[in-house]
Amino acid sequence: MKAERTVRISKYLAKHLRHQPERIGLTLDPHGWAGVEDLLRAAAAHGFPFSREELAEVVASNDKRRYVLDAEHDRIRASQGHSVPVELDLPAVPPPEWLYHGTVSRFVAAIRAEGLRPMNRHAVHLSPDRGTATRVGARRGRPVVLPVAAGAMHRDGHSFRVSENGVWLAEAVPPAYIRFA
Ligand code: HQG
Repeated sequence: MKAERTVRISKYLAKHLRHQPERIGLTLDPHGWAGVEDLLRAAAAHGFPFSREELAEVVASNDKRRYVLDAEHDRIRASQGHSVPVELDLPAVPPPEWLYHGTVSRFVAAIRAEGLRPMNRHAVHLSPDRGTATRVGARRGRPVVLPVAAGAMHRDGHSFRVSENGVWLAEAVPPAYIRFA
């Protein structure tokens, strides 16, 4: 499959498995799963047909492993990044001492005042390394990487989860745990 088609399908999945399933008449279960047959049918009915084989290829080749196919139940979900309410049932796990948040300078004053907030998503997204955080920030402009004292937060009673694709998730990060340059 051409890279361009792979990206188009991946973006289509992000839109409908994370944000607007209702737009194509799809229903996610409370844990974010959609039946593969339902998804293929809904996409075709709404003018964007793709095959089961293409879907499997997009999931397998995805650079961030954004989607998981559950063969046993023939269903699919996004691993993180939702704005619709879903319970991903991720266990709380102790984080590494430092995690990194990629953003841009225009948000830094607000973050300094109120800390990191999930904004439209369910959770604040944190990366295990600076390189990944730099790429996340670069989606919006010149990236600014903010180190987060995750170990200290955890010792103070904040819980962390990690998605199936290695994104660390926190409900919020108070400014005291963020190292501003
Ligand atoms: C900022 C992509 C003002 C925050 C990436 C960010 C990631 C604040 C934006 C995933 C703030 C939210 C998520 C505050 C946070 N005041 N701005 N108090 N607190 N912000 O897109 O982390 O490709 O919801 O810095 O790789 O940028 O979609 O979060 O700039 O993993 O798989 O508000 O999306 O993954 O933006 O990105 P987002 P994010 P995918």
